[in-house]
Amino acid sequence: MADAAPIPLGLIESLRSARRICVFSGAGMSAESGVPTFRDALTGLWERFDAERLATPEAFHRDPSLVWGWYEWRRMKMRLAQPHAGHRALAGLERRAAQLTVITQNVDDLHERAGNTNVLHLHGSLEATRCVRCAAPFALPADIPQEPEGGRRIEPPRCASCGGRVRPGVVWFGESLPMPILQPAHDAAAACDVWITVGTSGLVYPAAELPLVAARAGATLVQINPLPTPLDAHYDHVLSGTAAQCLPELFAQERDRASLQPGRS
Ligand code: BJW
Ligand code: ZN
Repeated sequence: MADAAPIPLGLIESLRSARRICVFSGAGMSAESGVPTFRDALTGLWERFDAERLATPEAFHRDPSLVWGWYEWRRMKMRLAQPHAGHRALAGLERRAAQLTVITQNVDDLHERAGNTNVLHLHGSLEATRCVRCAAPFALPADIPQEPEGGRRIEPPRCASCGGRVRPGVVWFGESLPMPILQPAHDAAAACDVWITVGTSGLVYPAAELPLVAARAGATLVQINPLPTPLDAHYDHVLSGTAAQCLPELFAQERDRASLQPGRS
């Protein structure tokens, strides 16, 4: 694995014996597919804005066309992106081994497109839009949005039932995470043997508490990130590298070791 940390043998052994594995992904998981991370500097129309100030109900209320334009631009980026080797490695893991729960903070669908079926979206989805007033779902056009590289303002569509503005189906700052997603994510964290965090800064709560739930329950914790994060001290193993480097290497080594030792189911 070029420029990435070697994988400790103890981690391979933990993976080999794990019955339940959780993968907790953030924006860095999608970065090598060409989707900018949440805290990357914004460009074009949004250059002078801070993403944390755009991802709020107040921003949408104040300037709906600016915020809707940002989400349509990001939806275009997401639709044009393809899963990378790290996504495919996770799909391979689900096909061949342990019970795998992917808990993602990402609002794209790259895990599903790679082939994972058990994916919990803590912060919603770019595709699941709804009316701000009556919450009726809104069907976005099936084709890929054609947005200029610098982005543009777009007036949000209106709800067919009540005429209210349509909003992105994501969880903004100050909004509660959906309990039907957060509760199973919490349960999976409390029940897993190995917890793999990949590509998140660990700054946003309550998502950032989930690794600590897994740690308290006795799981082996692994962090994959090219940069340090504030929660590194809680991890048993910190792999300094990218998702597309580390995940395929991790599972290839685990597979190689399994094939050397008989008895692996
Ligand atoms: C790579 C890589 C490569 C790069 N490979 N890695 C407790 C304490 C303090 C504050 C709070 C608290 N509890 C709640 C709060 C408030 C707030 C919060 O957490 N604020 C913090 C900023 C301090 N939380 C909330 O408001 C949440 N709601 C809530 O708590 O409700 C209860 C409540 C209601 C009312 C009042 C009070 C309480 C809601 C949080 C919703 C977050 N939503 C967003 C936007 C979603 C829509 C959208 O995308 O536009 O979710 S914010 C944004 O951050 C997005 C992300 O999912 C989330 C996490 O970001 P992530 O994924 O970590 O991305 P980055 O960019 O930060 O990091 C990327 C990482 O990847 C970096 O580390 C890179 O190094 C790495 N990387 N390339 C691997 N190739
Ligand atoms: Zn409506």
